[in-house]
Amino acid sequence: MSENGLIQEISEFVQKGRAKNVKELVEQALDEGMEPKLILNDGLLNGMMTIGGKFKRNEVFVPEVLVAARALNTGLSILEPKLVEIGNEPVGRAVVGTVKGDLHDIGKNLVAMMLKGIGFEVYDVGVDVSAETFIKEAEEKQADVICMSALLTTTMTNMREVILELEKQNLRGKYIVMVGGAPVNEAFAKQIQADYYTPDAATCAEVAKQAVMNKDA
Ligand code: B1M
Repeated sequence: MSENGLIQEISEFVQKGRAKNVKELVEQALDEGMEPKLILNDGLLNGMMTIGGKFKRNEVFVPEVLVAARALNTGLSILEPKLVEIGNEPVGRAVVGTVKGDLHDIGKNLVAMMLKGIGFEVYDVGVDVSAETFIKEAEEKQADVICMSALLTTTMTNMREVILELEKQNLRGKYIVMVGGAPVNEAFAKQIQADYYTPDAATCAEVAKQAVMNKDA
């Protein structure tokens, strides 16, 4: 099969939610020496974006989106070791999670992966994470950065709760707070007094690294 054909098939199997096929084809693509970033962007994420468009137009519903997301996450777990090349010394420690009330985890998983790739020690606290849990984990793991993801306009406001709780506990200055996710933007980040908004996972990792370096300087 040609390179394009294989990538196209990965995208289609993600859309159909066929996790086993996605796993096999991602492995095959890697064996054939294809670029992990190409498999990620044009295969896995392209499939999810196509399903996302259909979801928006009511052409598919939650169960279909859910199985597609599972298939995508299966592919991501195979790609992860290839995308992640950790150096010896960790750049810093980051707590990563999706905010309270929000179950979307694909973007958050990508953020965790990119942070690992750039050399962070990452503590993934999962989805539907309360302000208390974000802060408890950050304190326990002596984190430098707290990364919050939100995909719903109704849950992005919970990012503010984390910042307010940090202020309440006199811990606001201790952490670099980063926010992102589809409904989040620069203006919102400013409004809730987060330190940084970044539009994608790779930029998040780069900005986090720079911010930790500036803090340590
Ligand atoms: Co949901 N969903 N969903 N969903 N879902 C959206 C987000 C939606 C836009 C679809 C739509 O209607 N058009 C819509 C939100 C509307 C809104 O609020 N404006 C929506 C809705 C309404 C819902 C439900 C309420 C549906 C329902 O039940 N009626 C429900 C809510 C459940 C809940 O969370 N409480 C729901 C449920 C689900 C599923 C469970 C079925 C599934 C999630 C499965 C999973 O994650 N394991 C799902 C999915 C998959 C989607 C879409 C289709 C895809 C999201 C995704 O994973 N994108 C989405 C439509 C869309 O976005 N087109 C949709 C791929 C991912 C890589 O992108 O997460 O944006 P994203 O991450 C990007 C950037 O945003 C950024 O980096 C990534 C790129 O590198 N980024 C960060 C993310 N976090 C970051 C943090 C950073 C920096 C960058 O710094 C810390």
